[in-house]
Amino acid sequence: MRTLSIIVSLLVMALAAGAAQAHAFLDHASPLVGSTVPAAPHEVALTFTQNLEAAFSSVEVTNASGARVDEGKAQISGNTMRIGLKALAPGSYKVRWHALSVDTHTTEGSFIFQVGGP
Ligand SMILES: [Cu+2]
Repeated sequence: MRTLSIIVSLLVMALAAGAAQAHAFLDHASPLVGSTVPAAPHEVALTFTQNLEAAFSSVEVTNASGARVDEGKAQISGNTMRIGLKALAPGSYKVRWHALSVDTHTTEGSFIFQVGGP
């Protein structure tokens, strides 16, 4: 009987730990992470594993020299964040995002995509 109650309390602790680790991670992105796209995209769209707090989440896109090529303000709705892009020349671009999820945990990350030449 005592063994059973120890097993049950371990199980409860494991479930609680699992819930606490559910932060807003990047689920998928457009353009795809690490991809080469033939034509310049007009926006970057990021989908996360949890809903975001719009006031504390952001994304920026820079070119190979580090200059911003996004249009400045991300639009955030539910678990998606998107930002418009200036006309992109062929080259390599870096997307850096920072997210505060509705569970108050912050996450951040970055990835590269390439715009192919003619
Ligand atoms: Cu979390």
